Amino acid sequence: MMDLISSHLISSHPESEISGADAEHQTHEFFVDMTCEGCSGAVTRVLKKIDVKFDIDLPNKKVFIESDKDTGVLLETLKKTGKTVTLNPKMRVWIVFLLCLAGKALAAPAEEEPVIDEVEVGSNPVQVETGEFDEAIEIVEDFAVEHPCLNHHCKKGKVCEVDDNNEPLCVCQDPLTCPAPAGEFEHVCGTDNKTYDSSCHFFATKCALEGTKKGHKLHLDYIGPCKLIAPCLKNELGEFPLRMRDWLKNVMVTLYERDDENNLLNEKQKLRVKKIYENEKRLIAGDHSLDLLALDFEKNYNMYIFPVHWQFGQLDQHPSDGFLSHTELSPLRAPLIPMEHCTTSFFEACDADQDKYIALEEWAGCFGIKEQDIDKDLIV
Ligand SMILES: [Ca+2]
Ligand SMILES: [Ca+2]
Repeated sequence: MMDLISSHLISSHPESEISGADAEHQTHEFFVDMTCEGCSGAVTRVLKKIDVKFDIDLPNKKVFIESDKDTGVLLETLKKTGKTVTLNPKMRVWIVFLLCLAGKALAAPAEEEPVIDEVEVGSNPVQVETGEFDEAIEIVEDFAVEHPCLNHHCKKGKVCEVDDNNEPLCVCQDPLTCPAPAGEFEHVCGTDNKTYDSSCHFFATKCALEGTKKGHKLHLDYIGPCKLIAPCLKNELGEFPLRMRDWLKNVMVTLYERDDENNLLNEKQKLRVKKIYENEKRLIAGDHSLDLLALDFEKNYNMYIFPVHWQFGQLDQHPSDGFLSHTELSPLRAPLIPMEHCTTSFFEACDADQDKYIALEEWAGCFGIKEQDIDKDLIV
């Protein structure tokens, strides 16, 4: 899946940004999805073969290469590691997360389940990764056969224990039992503005505060250590939906392109996206100026209606009630906040009636979809 996405992004990237052949010993920056020392070893091996100077920043998953070789050549070399490699980390993270949200929704049972612990986390490793940031996802403890805790699901932050009657019981996990983080990239920032070593540490701490006002208000705010997020200025807040809307549309197109194997879209959805895909006026994925994005929205407004509805449906799952809670928004917000400092202001502004939930009408309105075009039937 990752290779498909990255190659899609690369092929759609403006030519001028890929070619660096004319610059002498230019430093090229790549995002390589390395999750362990072994993965950075693979990068070292492939780069040594082509004899270039390089530096690996494992926590931030970045590789800096000093070379006069063409960026495309370096990109191909890095891809030999089998890892996801891209020049444009922001776009990549977005698309991967949105695709994974899609995958997760499809991994859930088709019939509506009132009990959250019925949600399955699929075998796709990235899906599991997304689950890390979703407070509503339950985890399954891996115990020996016939242990009472086998198949007894506990909420994130809790572990299964057996009581005196040999009955399974979910109790708060001691943060000390959480695995040590592999690097700073596993840190998370809570809404209390405290950095936690990992999402495990965060949820264990939240569990210990269960029933208190403090615990109720505590959420995972974003991925990465707490940092100063610059205040979002009014004009910047206006730019945010332009980019997000364009990303949503491109996620749909990417899903459509790879749908043969994955069936991530149903037939009705495929037909809708086909129209967008085949539209010759479609703005191809990439970094576009805000003016161009605004103009495209105005001219090709109809292309944006379905992607905005689709994303709402992807998020509204726990429960699927037509409202997005803080927890439901979390998989989208958490990776986005460190990159886009207007994220929090945007979602706050979306909640027009300030009831802490974002209704479909509020959501669609935030993205500039007109009231008469809001259609619950577009969410399948
Ligand atoms: Ca909901
Ligand atoms: Ca609301």
